[in-house]
Amino acid sequence: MTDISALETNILADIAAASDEAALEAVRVAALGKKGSVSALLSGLGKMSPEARKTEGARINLVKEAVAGALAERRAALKEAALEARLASETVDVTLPLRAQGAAAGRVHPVSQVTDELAEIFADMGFSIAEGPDIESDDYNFTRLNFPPDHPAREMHDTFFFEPGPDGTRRLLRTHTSPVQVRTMLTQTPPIRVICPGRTYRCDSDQTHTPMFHQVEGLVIDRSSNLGHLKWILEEFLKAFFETKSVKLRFRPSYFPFTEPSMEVDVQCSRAGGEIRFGEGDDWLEILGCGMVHPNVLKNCGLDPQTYQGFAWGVGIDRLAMLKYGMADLRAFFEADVRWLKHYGFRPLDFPSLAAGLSA
Ligand code: 2NL
Repeated sequence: MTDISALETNILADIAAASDEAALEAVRVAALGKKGSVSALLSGLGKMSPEARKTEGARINLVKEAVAGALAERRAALKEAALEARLASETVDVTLPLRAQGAAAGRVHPVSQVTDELAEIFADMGFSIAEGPDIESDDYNFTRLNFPPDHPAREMHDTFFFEPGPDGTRRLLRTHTSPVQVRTMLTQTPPIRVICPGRTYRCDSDQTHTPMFHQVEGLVIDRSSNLGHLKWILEEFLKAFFETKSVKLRFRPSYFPFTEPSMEVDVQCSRAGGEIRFGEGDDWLEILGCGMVHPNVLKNCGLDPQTYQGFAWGVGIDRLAMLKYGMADLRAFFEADVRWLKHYGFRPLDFPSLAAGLSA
């Protein structure tokens, strides 16, 4: 008798002393848990006489109920106290300024910015944008572009090939965006005026080369498209892109399998004070390659070279970005360092436009 009431007193004292919910749970387990003190009393009932079991059982159950009630009451009180403490410690200063969100905090990568600028410039000259897959066939990347089979020009491109498929053909990561123009010629009838910006891949990596880089190619096909048109388009493009009033170009003979004649284009610049400026000075910088589309390429793409002729050019977007915005190292473009992007990136809502200034 006295044991049971002493036990009840002790447990109730422990409940009152529990200072948080974890301590209270420990008291509950010690009393009512499987191996708890009250549970031990209940399992002792089996050894008693029926009369003793009746009176003791009732008494122990009363203790059990009293303990359970006290636990519930204490738990509610502790919960309330914990909430009060949290509310007292956590404050919101509604006078603080808002942190910049989404569109205001993010930055547009210079490659995306330059691609948008190119789209703006060429849209103004009546070009549309064409895109295609990064994974291409040997046929679209090389054969239709007049690269003879096993010709060393294929090696020039340091191609990433995939394992050959069941039919023996091997797919590859496109080494230039030209397959997009192949697809365009195969599906559209001239006049064609497209630019094809996108990712390109070559197995090459050093200070000025990354295995993935961005290229934009342009293609014009019509009945009488000629080098005069090409020269005007390139001049207008470079003036608009470098935001200069005039620009001088120099065309040098070159070789590409897909154009004949082929040319490399240098743009007038000044290198005074170690800084490159365009539209002034008497230095030259090689900027792009171009030429008249080879008759074999027209034929391979379903166009009759007796009816149609055209010209094309290709230029590296990453290099254009470096030249215009003054980044020294190409590799930083692809390191995803937010500090670099904060410095060189563009505000998402400042769309490049010819009217308002491409990079304003
Ligand atoms: C360079 C040179 C060039 C082309 C790309 C081209 C595409 C077709 C037909 C004919 Cl489908 N030509 N593209 C032409 C000349 C040069 O790129 O040095 N790019 C960085």
